[in-house]
Amino acid sequence: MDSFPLLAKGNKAVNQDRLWDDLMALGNITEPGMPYTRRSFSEMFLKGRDYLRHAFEKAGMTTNVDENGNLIGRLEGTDPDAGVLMIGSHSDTVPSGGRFDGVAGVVAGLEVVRALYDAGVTPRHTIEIVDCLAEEMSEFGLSCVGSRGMTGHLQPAMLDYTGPKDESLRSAITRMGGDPDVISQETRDDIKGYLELHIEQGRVLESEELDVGIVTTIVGITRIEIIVTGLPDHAGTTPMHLRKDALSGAIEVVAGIRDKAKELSDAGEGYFVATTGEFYLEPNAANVVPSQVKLVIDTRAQTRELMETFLTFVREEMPALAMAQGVEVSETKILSDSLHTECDEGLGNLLLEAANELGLTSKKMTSGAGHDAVFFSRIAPTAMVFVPCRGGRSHCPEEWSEPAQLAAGTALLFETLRKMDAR
Ligand code: HGY
Ligand code: MN
Ligand code: MN
Repeated sequence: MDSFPLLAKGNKAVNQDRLWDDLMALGNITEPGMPYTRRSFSEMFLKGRDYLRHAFEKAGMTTNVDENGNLIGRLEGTDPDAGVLMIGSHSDTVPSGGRFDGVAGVVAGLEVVRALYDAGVTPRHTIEIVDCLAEEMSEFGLSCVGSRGMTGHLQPAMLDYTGPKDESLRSAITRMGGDPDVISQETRDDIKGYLELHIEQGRVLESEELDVGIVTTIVGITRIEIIVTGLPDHAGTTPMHLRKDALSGAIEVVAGIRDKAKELSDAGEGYFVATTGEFYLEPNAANVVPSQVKLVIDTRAQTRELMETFLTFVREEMPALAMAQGVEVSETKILSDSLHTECDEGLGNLLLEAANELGLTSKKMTSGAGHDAVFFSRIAPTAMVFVPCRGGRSHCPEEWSEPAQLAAGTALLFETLRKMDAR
């Protein structure tokens, strides 16, 4: 049985209800009392993994966890020499996140495999569906842990990053079923293409009433840890002119970063944003002059030039903002620094061709969010499909995408995979 009549806005094989039921079931696997939270390396994350592993196996795939901690479902193709076509994303969430970021892409991949079976299609390539470990910024100061590992970008020094209870990333990956001792800087060479479906996490598709987005560029992400150090003192007996208040310096640093980001964003040289998303105050007591503040800045740039301009500001101008308050920037550390990524143009055109055949409206666009696809793009032709999400909201419980929108995006994955398999 080969190709089959494609229904407008979808196709017969992709089952919208099956897809939706898995997503809602996974949404119920969350930390008690918290909306939609399955933090990487947590027991709740492993519960979500168990659900996925069972569903992968029920769909006829074999499963394993690779040395990087990625859960992989595998459907052997008819030609063992054809290599692997991979569909991936992530099932971990931010704290109090949503039901769609990442996991929609993993479940869409699962649904593609079930749809292949329902359509009686046995692919020539082996198909792998991957739940990449720790795509979100983890407590170990690193994101995209599993996809970095699979693509030779998880540097040995990163395995010594520490997280809660001073656990090393090495130990945490082992807890997730990985084997850090065999993580190599070699990359897999059998992956012939990587596709990822993801909610847009923006409002372009919704505002332009488009069915899907075809991602051309994924911004570069650089995360920086800054420590501002002052002197702890009695809040009541230390006169204002004698205190070294770390927080007074830190707020000037945060404001300076915000203003520089607005300047770069308004310059029209490309997409640029910066966020002070983590902020730790010590000793954090009302009657003690703050002794130290640790900030983590998340910056995104469409071009390396924009990122370098910002990093020059951080190096050369930012420390003076704290010093003007009588305190010092005692440490500035680049936690991670990934270049922007151009997706594969050929695959993007295949997506566009399939979208047109499915009667889906689409546009090519930049992603302001980071994705596992960034790392796969370095070792294989890689493309991403965006589906709309309501109000562009994401990383919050209000995150929402309609069943039909997800099914349409999944149908596009299905058709594009068919085309890749036939090449
Ligand atoms: O932060 C991001 O860009 C992605 O959602 N992890
Ligand atoms: Mn996210
Ligand atoms: Mn994501």
